[in-house]
Amino acid sequence: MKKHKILVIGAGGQLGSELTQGLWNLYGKENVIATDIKDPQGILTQGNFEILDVLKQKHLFEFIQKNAITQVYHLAAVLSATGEKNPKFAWHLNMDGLIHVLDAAVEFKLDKVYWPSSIAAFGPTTPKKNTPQDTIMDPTTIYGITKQAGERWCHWYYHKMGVDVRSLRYPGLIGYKTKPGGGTTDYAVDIYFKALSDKKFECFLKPDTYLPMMYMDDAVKATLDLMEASSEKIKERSSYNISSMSFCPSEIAEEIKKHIPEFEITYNPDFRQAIADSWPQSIDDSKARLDWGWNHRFGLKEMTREILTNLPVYESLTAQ
Ligand code: AKB
Repeated sequence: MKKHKILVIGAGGQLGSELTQGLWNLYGKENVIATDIKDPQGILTQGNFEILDVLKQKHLFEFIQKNAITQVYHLAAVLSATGEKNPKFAWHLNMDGLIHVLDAAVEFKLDKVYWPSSIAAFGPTTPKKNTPQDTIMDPTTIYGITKQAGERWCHWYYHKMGVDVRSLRYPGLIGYKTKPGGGTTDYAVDIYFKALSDKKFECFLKPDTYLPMMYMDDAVKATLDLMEASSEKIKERSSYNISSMSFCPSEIAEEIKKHIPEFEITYNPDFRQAIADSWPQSIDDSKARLDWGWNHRFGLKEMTREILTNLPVYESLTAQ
């Protein structure tokens, strides 16, 4: 049987740490190397970890060769809100990082590459409800522009260079094991932390701002299901729409109140409102469901119960 050796780049982020655990379960801890530019925190200290900067191409290539890597999950990126504050760096990291990985895939004949796209690749004239797989894409954030361009690079490297690169357009991802960093959908993570600690939360989006969202367990499952599917099932070589739920801040607040009746939400929209307003409200993911059998497990109710039950336990364990 062929031996798999998996490299996760940007493993210290919100998705990275949970995806790394999913990969440990699937391939064994000894076959997964988590990397980031910062020292490991929490769960990542329990497996193989090394410092790696995807922008240092020579180091990346040497690393892949030395460790006989067969698959790369490349997650390092600047997100939407942070990207607007430092657009040139967002372009540099999000684009050059991806191209370094795709070039490495050609050079070292990697089996597979995973790269995340986002609902941010859509824009204000994209149909907002049930956004189709193939439709207008006119992103207005620099992050969204890098995601749209990245999708075209993936498509190009697959068709012209034979790289088996696969991708998902993630909605806002919600988990409780890592604090989020610089996204517009991050209010839906913060709200749970604040609901438990302060019983109140000030939201930077308006109460009726609908956005597509997904619980982290479903995001990890979608990623691993896509990567485990046989190559001929992957018909979309730019990126797949995936979806599980859509809600607005007032709805998540109502759901939290069912568990914490005294919880209160107030609204103070900032520059992230315009970003959220440019994105879809719900996503049609029928192509992912049809091609490789995507199926979600968590809606708003299940996710809220799961987070409010597990977050206090997780925090007490990690504080020790
Ligand atoms: C962000 O808000 O920037 C991200 C995303 C939707 O890709 N969570």
